[in-house]
Amino acid sequence: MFKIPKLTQTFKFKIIIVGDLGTGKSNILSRFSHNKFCLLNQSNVGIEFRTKEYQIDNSKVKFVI
Ligand SMILES: Nc1nc2c(ncn2[C@@H]2O[C@H](COP(=O)(O)OP(=O)(O)OP(=O)(O)O)[C@@H](O)[C@H]2O)c(=O)[nH]1
Ligand SMILES: [Mg+2]
Repeated sequence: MFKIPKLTQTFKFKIIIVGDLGTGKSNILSRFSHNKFCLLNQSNVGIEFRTKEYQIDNSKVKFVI
């Protein structure tokens, strides 16, 4: 007997963080993606984004933030 492989599903989430200058948006992102916090205040002009993937049972969960 051979096993039929289980279907893998991919869930994709796109999250947008908006807020005033210097309110911690970049740090929320780096804490989530690398578990890092930066004390320096380096302002971003424009858009910054990161992706993170998790494997949960047979499903892939992908975040684009
Ligand atoms: N104490 C403390 N400081 C924080 C926290 N989050 C961010 N900061 C500080 O606030 C400053 C600005 O944080 P950023 O994450 O760069 O803020 P931002 O919203 O990305 O700023 P812009 O890119 O200029 O829009 C930095 O000096 C951080 O270290 C927090 O939860 N606690
Ligand atoms: Mg920023």
